[in-house]
Amino acid sequence: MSIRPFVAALATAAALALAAAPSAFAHAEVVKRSPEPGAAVSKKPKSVSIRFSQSLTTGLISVTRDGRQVATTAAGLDPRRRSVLRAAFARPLPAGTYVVSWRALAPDGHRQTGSWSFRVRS
Ligand SMILES: [Cu+2]
Repeated sequence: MSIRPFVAALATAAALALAAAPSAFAHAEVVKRSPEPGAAVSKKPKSVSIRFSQSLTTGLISVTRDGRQVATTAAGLDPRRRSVLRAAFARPLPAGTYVVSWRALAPDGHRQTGSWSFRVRS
């Protein structure tokens, strides 16, 4: 029995682990969404946001209600906290069901898109 294949396999495993580790750290994961997906909130939100595990390079966020775009006073990367995408509204959102759609580009080059919905109670 030769030990060579075993040593070669160990070296390969170590190389794979090293190659995988940096990208795992570099990936921007979704940490928190507000309001949360599926939530039915009674306090009418003045903004919606999604926070990632790291700063983004760029990002977009938009909100629709019954398929129609909801007007925002500001929408995009929070200038003070670049890990957050936020859409702010002139007035608190009236009752209804809302869909928040977002796109994010992380510094590692990964593009992600997603959406979630929540409800504002009457
Ligand atoms: Cu990534």
